[in-house]
Amino acid sequence: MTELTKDQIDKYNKDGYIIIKDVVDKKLLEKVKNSSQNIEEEARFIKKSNERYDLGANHTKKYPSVRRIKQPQNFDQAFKELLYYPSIIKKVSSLIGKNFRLHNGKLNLKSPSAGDLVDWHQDWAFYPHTNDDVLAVGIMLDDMTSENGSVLFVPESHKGEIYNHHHQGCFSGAIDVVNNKIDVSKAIEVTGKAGTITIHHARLLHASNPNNSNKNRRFLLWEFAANDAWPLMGISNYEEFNKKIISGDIINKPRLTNVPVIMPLPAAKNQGSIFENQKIVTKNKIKLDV
Ligand SMILES: O=C(O)CCC(=O)C(=O)O
Repeated sequence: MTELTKDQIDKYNKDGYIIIKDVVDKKLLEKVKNSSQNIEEEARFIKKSNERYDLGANHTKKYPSVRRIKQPQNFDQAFKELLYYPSIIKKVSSLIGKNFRLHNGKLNLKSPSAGDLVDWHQDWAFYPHTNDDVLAVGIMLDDMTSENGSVLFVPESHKGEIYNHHHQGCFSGAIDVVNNKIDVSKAIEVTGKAGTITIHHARLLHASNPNNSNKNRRFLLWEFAANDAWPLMGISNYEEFNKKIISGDIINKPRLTNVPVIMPLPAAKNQGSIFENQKIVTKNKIKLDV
């Protein structure tokens, strides 16, 4: 079965996420992992983060340290194949309908050398839209365990408010859960075998642990939005915007619903990725507040 069952849809609507085992075929998974290794290897030849790579602080030619590969689907065939993976498209369609586009694609490597934690946040704070038929599919390329950087989801948090992600007057991409007395004690830890996928709502409160192991933990994220959910930060190139449609038709009548929004402005002091945005808050943090 490739579409979601009624129980899975109900669980997503109630909790704001679902986890599904054995979705990605092993052969394709191997191809994507090889591509990821090759792309990582090429990072030896660059010194600074750019539109393709987000590099860790200790990156050198000898010891490359890549935190994120950005938009891998744009320059690698295996990733592109995984973006158009029929079983994933059917599952996403079960939740936000058959009209949807890719908002953003990213591979978070969380390697032993650059496996920083990701602090509490809601993806919605980074990219609010006219309605919240917006979600992220996470694909485990490696087994995700308690030791190598498990993700944490707070069930039902997608129905509540959008929290402040600002720090020192600018967007920081992180929520101060302690000072704002936000209860994250009900967070569930996501672990699973390679090939498992997660689907989480853009307003779900989540974070991820540091990688304290010597194993890789690659987690690929496809962020999707319904074609009638338009980004409130605007569209710089309408043609490019429409090229990101994965399924269905161009819709130029955005659907406006009553969604809570705080704009991610003024922009983060450190640009480039969530790791950079959050640095101002998480610099010396080695543990999440759970
Ligand atoms: O890769 C992870 O651990 C999760 C990262 C995340 O939540 C994000 O990039 O929005």
